Amino acid sequence: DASKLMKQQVGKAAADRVQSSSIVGLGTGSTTAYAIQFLGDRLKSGELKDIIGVPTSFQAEVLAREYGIPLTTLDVIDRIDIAIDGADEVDPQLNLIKGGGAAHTREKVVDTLAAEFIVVVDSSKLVDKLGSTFKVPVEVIPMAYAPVMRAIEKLGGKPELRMGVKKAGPVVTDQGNMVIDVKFDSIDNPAELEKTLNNIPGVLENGLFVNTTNLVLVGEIKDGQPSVR
Ligand code: DER
Repeated sequence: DASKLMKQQVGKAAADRVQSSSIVGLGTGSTTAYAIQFLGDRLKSGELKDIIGVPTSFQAEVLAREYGIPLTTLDVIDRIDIAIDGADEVDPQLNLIKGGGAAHTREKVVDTLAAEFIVVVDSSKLVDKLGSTFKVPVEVIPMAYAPVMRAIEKLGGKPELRMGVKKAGPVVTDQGNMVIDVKFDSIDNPAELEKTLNNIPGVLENGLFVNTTNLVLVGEIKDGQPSVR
């Protein structure tokens, strides 16, 4: 289908930008999954050599191993050359909302460390203003989720605890925490909101990525054909 085609195209376009001997931040989500697959293909063909991946989630780690990408950890390496990751919203300033996959805490660590952070999205993720189509995910330590919900309400947000789909009870992150999704009527200053949210005691990380993106690759269907810009 069109969405899958767009994701494959943009995932491949990102994977094609990786050079041999790079340390690559491997993002989370269905679009980045194609970039990881195409990186594996390039390694297998011998066209790409000696890359090492830093995964941003258990999902990314499992995919990287499946596609034969060697992995490392942040205490072993001293740099990340390029990170490829998805997003749930991208605004005209290339600020993002991420965290649809509840992986934004490790993603923000890896993506912000990278010399070049490339975002891969299909055109449905482009918005004029952050928060118009997606709630802001906030990772919270379990013992504090109730006071954090109250503090977010005081900020004018409408918080809701993210519940599992095939799991009874709340979603649990790779760190063993919970996620609160917050609807804000209008996010006029994402940089300020990002700091305010992370300053609430009990909050580990939120999904606002401000002034972190170097390049956004957008998959779209033009004249019936998938294309990337
Ligand atoms: O959880 C995340 O931040 C993912 O990158 C998500 O935002 C994008 O996932 P998708 O490519 O499956 O839409």
